[in-house]
Amino acid sequence: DWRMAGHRGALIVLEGADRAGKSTQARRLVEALRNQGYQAEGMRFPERTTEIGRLVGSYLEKKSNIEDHTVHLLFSANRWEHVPLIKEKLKSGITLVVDRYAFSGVAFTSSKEVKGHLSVRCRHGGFKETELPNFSLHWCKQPDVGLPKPDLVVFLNITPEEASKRGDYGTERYETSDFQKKVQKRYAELMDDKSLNWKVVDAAQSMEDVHNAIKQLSEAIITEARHQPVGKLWA
Ligand code: Z5A
Ligand code: MG
Repeated sequence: DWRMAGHRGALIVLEGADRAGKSTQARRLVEALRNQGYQAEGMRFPERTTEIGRLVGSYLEKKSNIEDHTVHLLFSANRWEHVPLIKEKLKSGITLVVDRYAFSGVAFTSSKEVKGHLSVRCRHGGFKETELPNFSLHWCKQPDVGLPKPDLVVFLNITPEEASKRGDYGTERYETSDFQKKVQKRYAELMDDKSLNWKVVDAAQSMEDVHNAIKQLSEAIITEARHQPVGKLWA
């Protein structure tokens, strides 16, 4: 069968705001692809089961505090530690459906305000206090430069109003409405990058309609990707 004939699998990433349906759709996609005879497996980030993942998990649950730059690097390290496995799976013909990836990393960290002030020397002597700049997209992307590049990034698009109908925000870090609005803006900036295969899917539709849209995009990319080498992200 051509589906197993020595071709590589595709790297498919699902991104989107809180409660957009990423985890639900990732599970359904893996199941549907398998039913069609493809080899497919799910993966998620953060992957909280490794040592690095446990640090990140306890940070998200607010059981620990980690300095902002440091935790950004840990989220990235949690992806890098899975790169050998990702490459091996793709090479063996398995399509990977990944629930969040580097785009979450950049969108979330770059939405943070850097606390504190910087003293700068004025032209005529003396000092003035200025706010520290926020995390730039550029800085946030660097640790993930060179990761396996997704063949397809599905952005599950939903307004904060629609998402709020799916229940209250949880109690983890970042689960507040103001913060999520900033995150949405950062995702929009990341989607301007035309070197990546972004596809926006309306996540306010029924689960079934969202699923069918993602499945169609995925089957097309599996066919396209199998003759191409895996790229490098943002490189
Ligand atoms: N984070 C970071 O800072 N840096 C990084 O590098 C990475 C992540 C990778 C944890 O992520 C946090 O880590 C996250 C970003 C940050 N912070 N926040 N916020 P997580 O992936 O563990 O987050 P989560 O707890 O799984 O929530 P989620 O991903 O935001 O939700 P979701 O997966 O998109 O949605 P869902 O669980 O599939 O569905 C939510 C509910 O809606 C559920 O009850 C479904 O039954 C329902 N649902 C789903 N689809 C529909 C439709 N179509 N109609 C109606 N109802 C629906
Ligand atoms: Mg989820």
